[in-house]
Formats: sequence, structure tokens, C-alpha cells
Amino acid sequence: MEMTLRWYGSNFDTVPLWKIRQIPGVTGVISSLMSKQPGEVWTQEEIHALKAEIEAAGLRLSGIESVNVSDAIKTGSPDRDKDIAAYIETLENLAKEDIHLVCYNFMPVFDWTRTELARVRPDGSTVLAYTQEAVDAIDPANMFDSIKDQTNGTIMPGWEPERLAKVKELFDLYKDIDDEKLFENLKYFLEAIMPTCDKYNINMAIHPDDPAWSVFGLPRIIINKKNIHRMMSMVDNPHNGVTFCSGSYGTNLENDLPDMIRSLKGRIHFAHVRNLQFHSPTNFEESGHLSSDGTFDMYEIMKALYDIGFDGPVRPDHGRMIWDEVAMPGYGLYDRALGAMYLQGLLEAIEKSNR
Ligand code: DNO
Repeated sequence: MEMTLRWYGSNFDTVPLWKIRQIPGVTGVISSLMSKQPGEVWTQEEIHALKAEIEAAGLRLSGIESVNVSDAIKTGSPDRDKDIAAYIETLENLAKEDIHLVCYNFMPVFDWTRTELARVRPDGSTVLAYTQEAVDAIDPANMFDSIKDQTNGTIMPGWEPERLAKVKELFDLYKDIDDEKLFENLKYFLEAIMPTCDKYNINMAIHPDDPAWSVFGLPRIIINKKNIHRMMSMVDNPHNGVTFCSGSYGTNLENDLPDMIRSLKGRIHFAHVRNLQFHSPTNFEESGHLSSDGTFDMYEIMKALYDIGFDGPVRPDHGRMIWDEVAMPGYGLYDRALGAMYLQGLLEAIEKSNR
């Protein structure tokens, strides 16, 4: 496993690369061209510049999170083929720069959804949190307004203002799309891109829907073991794989995380490992990574990844805001660095006890 951190690029991230470089064991970053809209081609020059900047800081560009999929592709509208062609061109350009891992999602309208970005915990740290009651009480058009004062001036991925300005239109686009239709559109997309992935050895890693159930009546399909296996068998190709995100699948307490990991042997290309603390099945917050700070057994999660021979990039995920840091919610330096060290500690112990 390669320990990495997510980095949004110097125009978007509050954390500079040199600080990431000083976290022991972190050798790579997972990054993106944040200014690109879905459906736009990423040129080889742009990718090269990103990669060169990361390498100049002594790190590796270990993969992309995300090359976003357009709503035309997700809804299967007539112009989807144009967007798929652009997506393929981006994949080719990434491969020319020797990048072989692409994380993406197939969530309608909203990417990940949280109802609080700065819930205060007893130790004074602040964390991202979710309650179903808050979602049920809100008009989706006001979703962003309800949290916008808590973003610390940053633009959060999936919550870009230009996208949220047209939430109503987006809901209209998806009004005839149910789970079955979304599966069909995902299949169409994957079938179209797999020849390119085969040719250039690109691993596609779908990110789960977060939370792992329908919000605002929208269909959500990448939510549990059954659906993820359906997705993999409908386009049965090792390049059609998953981002295993413990914090997203873990939102549904019925998901047995170590069991899911074991069932996905060979198809996990990327891992996000973090913990959640539950107050009820639909009220949770993003705790520190340590097992005893939340609900999940982080040892069992890392052990399952180790046991299936997972050797791709792993990253700590959303961290708490601690020590007066001001950063993009979930993506400060300090708590993610603690997470990276803790996960590596678990891994060292697992490796040595297996010798
Ligand atoms: C949230 C992230 C997601 C993820 C995308 C992948 O912090 O985990 O925004 O990057 O869903 O496309």
C-alpha cells in the first residue's frame, strides 16, 4: 500500500505540498484539475504541469480524484457520447503522463452530503456531521446555503457554486431516473471506456455514494455489497473497480466493512480509510481515525486490505479541524497527518505479525 494524501492543487488547497512531504511515509498525493468542468478534456500539458509541480516537491502523483462524470452521462441524455469521447481523451492524456488510477462517482446532483461542517466535539475539535432529520427538513435548493458559512472560504469538491446555482434544473434532469436507469447509464459509460482502460492499463475506481442511501428522493446505487458486485459483474473487467471508502460505505451500519473488502479482492484500486461515530443510525459525525474515537474497528479494516493483497494508494480521509487550523472542512493538514501515521502504525504491526 502506498500512503497518500489528497491535494487539491495550489490554487484551491490550504495545505502546501512541502508540509505533506514532511509526514513520514507519505510518498504521494491524489490530485485533480479542480477548475475542469465535467465534459471538458484535460490536456496533456495541463496534466504534465500538475505532475511536475508535485514531483518538484518530492512527491508522486499517485492518482486522480476525480475526473468527474457529466450529468449527460449519468442521465443518459442524447449528448452523452460527446462527453464520453471527452472523458476518453482525458484518460488517454493521463496515461501519456503515466497516471493509471482514476476515482470518479456516479451520484446524482449532490456528491457527498453532510448537514454540518463544524459540529463541535467534547474535546473542542470540529467535524463534519450528518443527520437525516436535517436533510428531511430542508429544501434541496437551500442545501448549500445551510452550510455555506462553515466552509472557511474554500470551495468544496462536489459543492461548486456554479453547480449548486442550478440545483433545480439538475433535479429536473433526474426526474425520470431511477436506480435501474442509473445502473444502465453506468454500464453504458463503463462499456465505452473499458477498451481505453485496457489499452493503457487504467484502473477506474468508483467512489461510493455518501451517505449510502437515497437523499432527497434521488437514486443512489453504489451503496452496498450487493450493488457493487452487480456493478462489477455487469462490466466484468479488472479495470472496472472501486474506491473502497470506509467512511462512505460505513454510513450504513448494515454494511460489514471488512467483509465487503474481502469480497472485493483484486477490484479495490484505491482506499479511503476513516472512522465515524454514530449517535443513532442516521446521526453520525466524522471522528478521529483511531478505533476508540469512533464506531469502526480500524485494525480489522486495515487487516482486510492487507489480507487481500491490496497494493494501491490509500489515504486517510476527512479529518477533524484541530489546533486552530483554518482549512477546507475535512481537508486540513493536522488531523489527516495524524490519520496517516495511525494507519501506517496499524499496517506495520499487521505486516510484522504476519511474517
Ligand atoms: C469527499 C470525497 C468525494 C469524492 C468523490 C469522488 O470528500 O470523498 O467528493 O472525492 O465523490 O468522485
